[in-house]
Amino acid sequence: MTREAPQQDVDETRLDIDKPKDWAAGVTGVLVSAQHGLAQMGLGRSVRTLRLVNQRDGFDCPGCAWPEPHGHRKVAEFCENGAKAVAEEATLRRVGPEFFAAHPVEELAQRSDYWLGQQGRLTRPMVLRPEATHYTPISWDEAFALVADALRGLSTPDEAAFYTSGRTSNEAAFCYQLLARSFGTNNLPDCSNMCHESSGAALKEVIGVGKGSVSLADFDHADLIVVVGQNPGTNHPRMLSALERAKRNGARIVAVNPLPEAGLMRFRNPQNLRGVLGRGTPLADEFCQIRLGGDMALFQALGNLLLAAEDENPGSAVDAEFVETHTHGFEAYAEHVGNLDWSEVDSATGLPREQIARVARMFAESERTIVCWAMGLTQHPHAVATIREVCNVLLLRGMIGKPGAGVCPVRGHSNVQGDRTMGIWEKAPEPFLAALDAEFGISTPRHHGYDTVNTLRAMRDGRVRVFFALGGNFVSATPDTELTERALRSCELTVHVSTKLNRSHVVPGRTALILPTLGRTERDLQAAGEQFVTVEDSMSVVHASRGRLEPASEHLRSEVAIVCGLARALLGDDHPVPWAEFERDYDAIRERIARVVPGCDDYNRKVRQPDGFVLPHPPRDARTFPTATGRANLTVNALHVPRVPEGRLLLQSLRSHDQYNTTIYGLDDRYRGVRDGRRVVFVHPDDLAALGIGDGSRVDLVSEWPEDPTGTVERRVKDFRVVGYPTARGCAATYFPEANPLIPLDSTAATSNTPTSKSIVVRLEPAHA
Ligand SMILES: Nc1nc2c(c(=O)[nH]1)N[C@H]1C(S)=C(S)[C@@H](COP(=O)(O)OP(=O)(O)OC[C@H]3O[C@@H](n4cnc5c(=O)[nH]c(N)nc54)[C@H](O)[C@@H]3O)O[C@H]1N2
Ligand SMILES: Nc1nc2c(c(=O)[nH]1)N[C@H]1C(S)=C(S)[C@@H](COP(=O)(O)OP(=O)(O)OC[C@H]3O[C@@H](n4cnc5c(=O)[nH]c(N)nc54)[C@H](O)[C@@H]3O)O[C@H]1N2
Ligand SMILES: [Mo]
Repeated sequence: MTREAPQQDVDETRLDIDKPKDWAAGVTGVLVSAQHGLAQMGLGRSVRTLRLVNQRDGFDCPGCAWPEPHGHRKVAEFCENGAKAVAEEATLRRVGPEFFAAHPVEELAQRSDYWLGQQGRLTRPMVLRPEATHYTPISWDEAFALVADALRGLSTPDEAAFYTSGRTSNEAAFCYQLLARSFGTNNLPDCSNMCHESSGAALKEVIGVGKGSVSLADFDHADLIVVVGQNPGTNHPRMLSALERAKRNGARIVAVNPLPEAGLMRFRNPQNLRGVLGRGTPLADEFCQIRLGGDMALFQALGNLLLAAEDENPGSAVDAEFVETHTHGFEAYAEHVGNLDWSEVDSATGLPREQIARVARMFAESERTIVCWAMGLTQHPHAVATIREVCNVLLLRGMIGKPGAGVCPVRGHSNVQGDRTMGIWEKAPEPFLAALDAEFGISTPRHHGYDTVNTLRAMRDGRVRVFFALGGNFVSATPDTELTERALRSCELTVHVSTKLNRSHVVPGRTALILPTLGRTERDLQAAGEQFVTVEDSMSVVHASRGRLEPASEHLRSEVAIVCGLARALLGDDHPVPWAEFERDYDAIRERIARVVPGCDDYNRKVRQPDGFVLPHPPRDARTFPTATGRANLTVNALHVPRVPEGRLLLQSLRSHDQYNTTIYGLDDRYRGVRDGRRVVFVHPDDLAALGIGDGSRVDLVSEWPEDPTGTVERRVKDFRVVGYPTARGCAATYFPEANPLIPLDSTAATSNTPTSKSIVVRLEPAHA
């Protein structure tokens, strides 16, 4: 049955709700990963494929960016959700020319993201010509010529945008940004703009490097680990093993989240007996059930309490020597949080003051603290300021640049951090651009390009006319779906380099291309022989990844080959960048990376070391802070308290256990008790009572955005089932991407311009059948 894709689309009437779980993983996790493998790949291929995940001679798991352990690796160095990610890519199902001949684009546009993704791997380059109803095959050369012609026809290179999703290898990313800049634009929007951009912005300003400062080994030394706005049980399951080990070593864990996520409460590790037979390891010692967007107030309160304790008993709560030697801005910070209005803290957090006091004491008593966070902090209007406040508390305690301590933004896509290192950035710094110019003898543009939100604005206004995407699913990942779809459809040409069918292919520009590519699991054969690529994980470890499976089709090309092929069609064979050589042998790309990208010298040798190498990080390595002040900056941030009008709820959009962003693996959210459906909205039973809405009833979600300049746009998603759920009061949750039509394009975080996917004011209206 493995080759057969589902023909029926989702039937939400089968939706079934059970009680949420208070533990994650366990043997069910192993069984579920086996089921996905068998359904998509069959038995032999499942065993062969999964054996290679995250092994030194294998490929990097295309799931999340959590690092692999150095040295010894288990036979199964992956998790349930990594196994699903691999099964999705290594599936035996195919989407070829016959599929496109049978399904007009208009029909495909009516299908769910789930149905589209389940059809299988793309096998041939396909084109949708103006006015055509169906995609038809096209040769690679014709496809490159078509894109090159469209690009050359633009009145300025800035009318093109080159999007990247974070699965792209370092080699492909380096070539891709070089192509965009050789052509003449810095329009390099990427998924990071919707993800950890807020973390990068805050960290760059505070410590001088926009990346996390801990390694996996630090989790073994920490005595306090704070997990804020992150759901590791679903999105970074291998992190649970690190938390379990830390717990055994005596560390305490604080979880801060509006939802009692199963993976924060208890872990039943399927790889040991206690996890299989026993109750597993309890994780959070303290669960702070915070209101959405309340973290900034919480961390200001923690700063306030630490300073008060220090005043009372000097040496008890602040690392005065660190503050004195390494930080800037202490007085202003101390004065600001000293004047904290506690009633604002109460309303922002909803947390009991005794609990905040207990957590402050845990910080004060800890010698080695790590704070981890993800989208629960980065996707709010005040995201950057919130992360600055997290840093303030860690800096007071001297928790940077020593073992077992530091900042840990847990990245999403497996190579999103590497892509940025390689120059996928609309605002790449001057030294990087100057290095490109010097290395290749080109002149790259210096004015900043468009990020994701600005690309959409430019499309909407007719200022971007060609959209090229190296991976991802732009239409479903971005906010304001109706506007986004209109924006994409208004382009002259949209091009998607993809492994699998998704919604972005069926919301085409006047002409649209699908260019099918090799996945990370597949063998990459070029003229100089078999190639490997490199990636960087969430903790700055760079290492090799080598696909082993036969490609899904003989027509597939690697991402590197596609970028270099287009570059040659566009820029000609006498261009100073040796595109043909890059495509032939990826060592030639790595030689240039070594000379251009900071920290990558001797790249070809170092990535061939068994565990790769770690990029330099001055604050982590030597407590040097390459900031404007030359020190780590304590910052003053005006407190933002989310306000929600009477009768409204603050809604977050998040991931179920059965999806990878816009790729929907299945229809169950096991830990939250949801089966066979996705159109649910989780609301506290007392809020339901207050709103007069019955548990299990069906509602439309309508978002309200006071800053809407026209006030005339109604953003509504229809027919969601209400689920009474133990979330924080006043806060609701539903799944991404179903919720994306509710998020106004202009509702973004200050500084990072990240869409506010976790801060949407909504009202619930009875659904009209
Ligand atoms: N299996 C799987 N793995 C993935 C992904 C996937 O889709 N599936 N996606 C990958 C990607 S790209 C990313 S970026 C990461 C995402 O990883 P996460 O950030 O864990 O993803 P979300 O599902 O968005 O969950 C956000 C969490 O933050 C909490 N939260 C929301 N708002 C707030 C808040 O205001 N304060 C606090 N304290 N908590 C809040 C939510 O309740 C939820 O637990 O995962 C990566 N890994
Ligand atoms: N409402 C709401 N919106 C969100 C979020 C949220 O929490 N809430 N989260 C945001 C976040 S954190 C992120 S990172 C973005 C994600 O945004 P994207 O990265 O754009 O989306 P994905 O769903 O990860 O992309 C999936 C597609 O990538 C393609 N693909 C998979 N593997 C490969 C590969 O190896 N090569 C190539 N070329 N293509 C491949 C497949 O065709 C697949 O359909 O969404 C953001 N949007
Ligand atoms: Mo992400």
